[in-house]
Amino acid sequence: MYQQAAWIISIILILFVIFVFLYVVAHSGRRTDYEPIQRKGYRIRNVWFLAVIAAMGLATFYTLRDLPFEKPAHAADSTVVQVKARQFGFVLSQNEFRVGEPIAFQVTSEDVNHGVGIYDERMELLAQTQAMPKYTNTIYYTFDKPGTYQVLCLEYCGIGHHVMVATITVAPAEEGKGN
Ligand SMILES: [Cu+2]
Repeated sequence: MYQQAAWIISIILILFVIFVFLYVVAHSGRRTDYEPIQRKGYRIRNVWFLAVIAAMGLATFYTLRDLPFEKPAHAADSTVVQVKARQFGFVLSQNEFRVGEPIAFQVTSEDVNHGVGIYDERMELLAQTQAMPKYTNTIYYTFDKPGTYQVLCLEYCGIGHHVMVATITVAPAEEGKGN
C-alpha cells in the first residue's frame, strides 16, 4: 500500500515538474517587466509556504502515531528475539512464531552497518530498522497473518549484500487464544 502511494505521488510530482518546465519553455520568448512578476511570485510563495507548512504539519500529526518504533504497552510480554546481522547473513535466536504473539526483535550487527527489513509474502515491507555494531535497535512487531516472511538487508554492506536473507515462519494462533 505504501509503495503504491509513494509511486503515485512520485508520478504526480514528476508530471508537475514536466508541466512547469513546459510552461517556462512556452513562455520564455516573451519580454515583460521583471518587477511585477517578482512581486506576484513573492506573494504566491508566501501563501504556498504557509500552505505547505500546514499540510506537512497535518500529515506529520496523522502519520507519526502509526510509526512502529514506539514501545508498545505489551512490550514486557514480548518474545525476545536476538537478531545478529553480519557479512553476509542473519542469525535469529528464534524464527518460528504464532499469529498474535508480540515479538521484540533486538537487532545488532557483528561487523558493519546492515539493515533489517521484514517482508511479507507479497514482498511488502512490514517493519525495519538499522543493524549497527555495538548497538541494539528493537523492533516491536506482532504478526497478524500466518505464513512465511523474509528478512532482508536494507543497507548495501558489501559484495554479498543480496544474499542476506533469513526466513521467519508464523503459525496460526494457538487454540482458544482468539484470532
Ligand atoms: Cu547487510
